[in-house]
Amino acid sequence: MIDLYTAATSNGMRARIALEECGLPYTLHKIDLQKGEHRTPSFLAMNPNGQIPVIVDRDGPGGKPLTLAQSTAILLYAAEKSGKFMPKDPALRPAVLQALMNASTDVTPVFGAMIAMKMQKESHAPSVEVFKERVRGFFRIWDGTFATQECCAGDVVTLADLSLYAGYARVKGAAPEILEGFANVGRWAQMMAERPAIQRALKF
Ligand SMILES: N[C@@H](CCC(=O)N[C@@H](CS)C(=O)NCC(=O)O)C(=O)O
Repeated sequence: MIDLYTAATSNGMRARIALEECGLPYTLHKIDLQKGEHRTPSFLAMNPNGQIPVIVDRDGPGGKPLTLAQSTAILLYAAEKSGKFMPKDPALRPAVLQALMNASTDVTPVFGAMIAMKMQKESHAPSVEVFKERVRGFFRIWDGTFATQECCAGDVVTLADLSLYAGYARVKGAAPEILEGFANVGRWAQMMAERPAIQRALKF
């Protein structure tokens, strides 16, 4: 059994989506970031960075307990443990990893920076716009990709789609104007939103 410590942010959702989609049973522990529950000694013992998400897998590799932070590491761990969402063919894996990294290390952090900038007491509108345009640029590229293929790295759902959907859901909720005009992204998102595991993962 896995314990998942998370919150309804894009990184938090990414880890929960991973466990739901990979069919790995888990217990959900909601961490209230406003109350600072990610700064308690017991949480910091799991992740000294004081960030969600974290999983504790009592049945980790070799039957030993494993504590793991970083949403994309959790995504990859869940994929390996379940044997799902990552192609076995070495010729197909690089495209999945490339798409996964864009979703996890470009889209989500840049959007996070935009939100952080916006929430500053003295928010600097031109800087917010720079980040916003950067996120929009990533989705413009995704819109072109989804014009010719169903999913991020071909026509089957992979880890990359799970990661990008976590970012997409957050953008859609907090700054939907960024996604305006991207019909192909909208179609892909609809396909992802209809997945029962995604629906369960997003219900906090
Ligand atoms: N790269 C990390 C980022 C984790 C992260 O930024 N978590 C945020 C919520 S989305 C957090 O816990 N923030 C609280 C803090 O940093 O104080 C991941 O992908 O898991």
